[in-house]
Formats: sequence, structure tokens, C-alpha cells
Amino acid sequence: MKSLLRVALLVLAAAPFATQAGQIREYWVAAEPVTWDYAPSGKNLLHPGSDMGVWGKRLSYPKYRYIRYTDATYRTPVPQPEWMGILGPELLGEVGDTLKVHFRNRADRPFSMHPHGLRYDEDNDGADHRGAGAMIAPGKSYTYTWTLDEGAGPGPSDPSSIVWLYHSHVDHVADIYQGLIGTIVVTRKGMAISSADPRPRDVDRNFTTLFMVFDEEDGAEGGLKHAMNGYIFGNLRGLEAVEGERVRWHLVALGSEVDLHTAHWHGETVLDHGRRTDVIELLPASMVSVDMVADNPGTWLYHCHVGDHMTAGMMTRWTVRPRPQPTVAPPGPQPN
Ligand SMILES: [Cu+2]
Repeated sequence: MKSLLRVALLVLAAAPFATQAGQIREYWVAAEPVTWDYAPSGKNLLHPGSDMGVWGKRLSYPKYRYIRYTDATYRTPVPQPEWMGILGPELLGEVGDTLKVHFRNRADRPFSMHPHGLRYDEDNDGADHRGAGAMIAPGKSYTYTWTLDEGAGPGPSDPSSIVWLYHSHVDHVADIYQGLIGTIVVTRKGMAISSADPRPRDVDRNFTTLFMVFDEEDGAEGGLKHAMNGYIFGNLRGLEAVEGERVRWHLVALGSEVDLHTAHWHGETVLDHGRRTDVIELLPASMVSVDMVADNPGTWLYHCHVGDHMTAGMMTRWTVRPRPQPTVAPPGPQPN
């Protein structure tokens, strides 16, 4: 009897591990030098008759980006949707999962990966010049282990997934202006599509936009690139939904005291934690997830509503395509 009780207690003790153990999700990410172009079309796509003012005088700059690869060979990059622009890969998981991020520094200066919101120990903070992951030298690699515990997941009044920033944290300010920025999306436990696909099942599409003024020329006005995902004057493209889709928008910002942004959608409204609005306020390191039902077909402005940010090109357009109509057979003679 005593041994039976002991077995029962052991089973009870083991049960939480069986149900709470999530997936281990591996990502291979390299920091690499790139040349970034803030307006690949070379044009002001908002006002085709106008130029881009002082901000258009120079458009390409050397930067760094986080690039995701398929595996440990770091040979095959994983393609990203056009709208992601300068953002690094979106790292996904469900509460209970663990992210193993194999970081390789292919740049010429030390960089790191520091995640907001996730659970980590000092070696995996990727910051503060302390711990094994704080400063990865050029040519070196480090595997970050980050846990998606309850504290990393959506709170009671959050939607079914929330966004966190990650960025390099060696030279705190410069690393971010250099372009080493990405996001993590954590889905509430039980809301993932499947164990293989941690995206939330109550959403049809998600977009992430970073509002940030990149300082390319030590504060000179023409070098202050008022960018959405690294693009100015309508050059952020590919934000396209289909009529009727449930769209989740993740909004993030970084930068300095000029980085107070008011993201504004034309054509639709969003639900922000129970509040209905069409403007979301952002400050440096803000992270906000809001929901929209895209039910108004058209091509609409999506921009920062701060006056001098609009002047500097912090604007683009997004599209809701009409839902394809079911085809109806033409009237004709009925078969006998
Ligand atoms: Cu702004």
C-alpha cells in the first residue's frame, strides 16, 4: 500500500513536466554587414511629382542586419516577406517553449542578441558586458537559451500573441542605429495552430512595423531617416491583406527623444486592449499588439502622425484586397 502511494505521488509529481514541457525551437541567425537603401525605388512613392527633400540626397548606407539561415551551415538564408524590411527574423514560440538561438557574428565588431520579456540567466541576457553572451567577437558564435515562461506570454487583457523586441546590446545606442533589431512573438499557451506552428490560431495574418529615426550622419537633418521598417516616403511595400481577414499588427519603436510616434491607419480601426482607435502611441522600446478586421477594401495611408515625421517621409500605403467572389455559372439551357 505504501509503495502504491509512493508510485501515485511520483506520477503526480511528474505530471506537470509532461503537460508543461513545450517545444525547443532552434533558430540560426547571423549578424552581417549589408548596404541598406532607405528608398529602393529611388522615388518618393507618396507624391510621385515630388522629391524626398534633404532626406533623399543620400539613400544607401553601410549597416548590419540579423539574417536567419535554415541550419547550422549558415548557407541558405530564410526569405522574409518584403514588408519586414530591415527587421531581423521574427522568432516565434508558444508559452512553455524554449528558444535556442544560434548566433554567429559575421561582422567586424562585437555584437550580441538581447531579448526583451523572455526568461534568461545572466549568460543569456546578451547585454551589460557581463556573461558569456554579452559580447560575441567577430567570427565567433554563441547559442542563446531563452524560455517562454508565463511571464513572457500574453497577460489577461492581451491578445493571443504579443511582440517583444530583440537587439544587439554591446554599444547600446550605435548597435540599434546600425540595424540590429528584430522581434519575438509569443503565443498564449493552447492558442498555437499546432506544436509545429506556434502562430496564434485566431489570426489570419500579422504585420510588424518598426517606427524609428535612424541617425546616419551624427544628427545632420538629411541623415535622420524617419523610417518604417527601414523605408521612407512610401518605399515600405507589401503590407497587403484580404477583405475579411483578422489582422494582428505588432508595433515597435526604438531610438531617442525624437522617437515619439503616433502610428495611424487610414481605412480601418484597431482594437487596442479593449480600446477602439486608429492611432497607437509609441515611445522608444514600445511594444504593442493590436487587432483589426480588414473589412474595407482599398489602398490606404499608414503613417506616423507627428508633423515633422510626415514631412520627412515616415509614411507608406497598405492595401485590403477585395475578397474573391465565388464564380456563378452563366444562365443557359437546363439539361434534360
Ligand atoms: Cu513619428
